[in-house]
Amino acid sequence: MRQRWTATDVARWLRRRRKKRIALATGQMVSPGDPDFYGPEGHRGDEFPAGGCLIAVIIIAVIILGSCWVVFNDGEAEIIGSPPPTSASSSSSSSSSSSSPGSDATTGTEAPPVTPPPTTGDPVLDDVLQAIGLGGLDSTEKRELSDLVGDLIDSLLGVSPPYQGADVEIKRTIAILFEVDHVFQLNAFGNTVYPCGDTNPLVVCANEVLEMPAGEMLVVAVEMATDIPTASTERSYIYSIVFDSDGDGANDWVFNPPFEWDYFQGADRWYQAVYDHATGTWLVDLTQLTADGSFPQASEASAVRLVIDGPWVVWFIPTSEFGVYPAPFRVTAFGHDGFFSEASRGGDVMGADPTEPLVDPPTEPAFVSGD
Ligand SMILES: [Ca+2]
Ligand SMILES: [Ca+2]
Repeated sequence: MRQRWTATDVARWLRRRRKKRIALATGQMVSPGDPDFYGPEGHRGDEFPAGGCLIAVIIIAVIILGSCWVVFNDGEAEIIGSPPPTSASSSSSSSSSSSSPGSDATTGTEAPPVTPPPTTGDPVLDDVLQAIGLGGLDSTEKRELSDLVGDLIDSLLGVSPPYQGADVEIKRTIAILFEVDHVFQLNAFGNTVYPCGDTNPLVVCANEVLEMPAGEMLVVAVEMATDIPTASTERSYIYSIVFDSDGDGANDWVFNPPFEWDYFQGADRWYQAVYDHATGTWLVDLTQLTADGSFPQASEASAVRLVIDGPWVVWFIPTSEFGVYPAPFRVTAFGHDGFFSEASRGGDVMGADPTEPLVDPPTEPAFVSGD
């Protein structure tokens, strides 16, 4: 029968342990005959009492098993509770948080492709047109005419003009015909998007402004070789578009000698955007020649709207202002010192010179609604 340890036995065991540690540390031999070397009933003094050893083993076992339980339980919880993402679930999660173009993340159906609005190819002109909802342009609805750079002229035949600024150098002309409704015209020109007198971009109207009617509207955009200085204090400008508005050549303008390259010859309706640098003012002067080809001094009332933005001069003219349509046209640009002095003027016309025939505008309209 195993003897139970008493308090005296424990104290003796502790003394032996201490003595043994000292002996080992100092190199002193411990004699097996030392009475403190053995415990009660001949137990070796360095042996842990059997009962305490059992308890220690149980405690260690409990600790080890507990650790193992935690490790295994954690591993199992991780697998069951939050499985690591597989490549399939990862891609699924990714696709649900950021849908790719053309797919519907909620229904899984394919969304219709988004078609960007057709453009003219020029960002400034696109802005001018798209600001009022004009899009849908394609080659059947517009006419584009490029113009040489470096072909400035005077109204005198063959004279190289003193002023050859890029702001009167025509690069190209784009003409488009639109069929628009009343709501569109109100939104665009009813003092909403392009009100008369606006300055950013510049909007110029006739002295007597008529309401822009529904129906066909001709848009003619003219690009200069550089931005137009809309508030110049050094130079006056005239940007024009002229038409044979009735198909009758008898009332078209004929030049007065020696101005054989008069810019307006062959046309009977003149829309002129006139800038006076002495006063800093713009206006559209509209002249309709009389039956005998002479012109009245008073400007006509008109619904015309002119927008100048960057290098672009953009005319909006209802075709109802012409006697017949298509009405052939020519665009021009001119700079001068305020007195049309021969020594300080210069300009350009669409084409080589103003003796060339007027150009037909497009006749197939693009339909646009303001609804
Ligand atoms: Ca030119
Ligand atoms: Ca005519």
